Amino acid sequence: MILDAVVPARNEASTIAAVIGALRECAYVRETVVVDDGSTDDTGDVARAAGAKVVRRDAARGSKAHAMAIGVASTDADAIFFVDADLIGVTSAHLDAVCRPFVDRRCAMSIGTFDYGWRNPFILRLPPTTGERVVARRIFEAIPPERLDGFTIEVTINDVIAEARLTTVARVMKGVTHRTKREKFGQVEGWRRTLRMFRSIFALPFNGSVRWRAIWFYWRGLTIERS
Ligand SMILES: Nc1nc2c(ncn2[C@@H]2O[C@H](COP(=O)(O)OP(=O)(O)OP(=O)(O)O)[C@@H](O)[C@H]2O)c(=O)[nH]1
Ligand SMILES: [Mg+2]
Repeated sequence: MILDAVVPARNEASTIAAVIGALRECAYVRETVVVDDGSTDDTGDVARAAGAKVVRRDAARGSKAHAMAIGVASTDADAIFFVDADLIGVTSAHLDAVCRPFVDRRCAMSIGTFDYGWRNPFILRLPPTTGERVVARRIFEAIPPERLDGFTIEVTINDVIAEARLTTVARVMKGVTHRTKREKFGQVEGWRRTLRMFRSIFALPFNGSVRWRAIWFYWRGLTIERS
């Protein structure tokens, strides 16, 4: 089974080299594809220098989800390891640990969550919004284009997994955090975007995009691994 990493990135020059470095040392990843759109910094050049294949796209339209779709379309891998470009503190050991349950065929989706300290047991049981996850490419390709949305793509992937009654393994990536929207855009714009993201996610079961039962089926298929 071939596993490639897809890293959506917009203006992540400060963190992307370390993320690619960890991915290149990850035992299970063949190639890392960075999808860079709309960056006004040198994200693409930094990513290329760090050893990734860089796909650029015109950012007139689209979102993180569209970037993920372009990344998937640009590889022929059987499975995709989605990794955000803004991670802090990630190592190949974290990435190996996230890949292993999937590679060992113990689950259909393997995820790694950030380290929220004492809140980890709670975070691990929520339907995940983390960007760090391994799935078969057919899971991602089951999402129709009209459901590609930057704020909700992770919940939509969960929905495909839950509705097909598939299994997930979750674990904490100890010591890993990320640059938040507040750090990227400042307090006011950062909070505005964060609230918009949470509003979009919470609207999903109310507007019929995701059924409430998906939460139950997600939990039924969930195994938590100790880190
Ligand atoms: N190519 C591309 N990447 C994007 C786009 N939007 C976000 N990203 C990348 O997707 C990853 C996650 O985006 P964030 O905005 O940090 O979203 P998040 O981590 O879910 O949200 P926060 O918790 O607020 O940080 C980062 O690597 C971003 O650079 C986009 O429109 N195009
Ligand atoms: Mg982030």
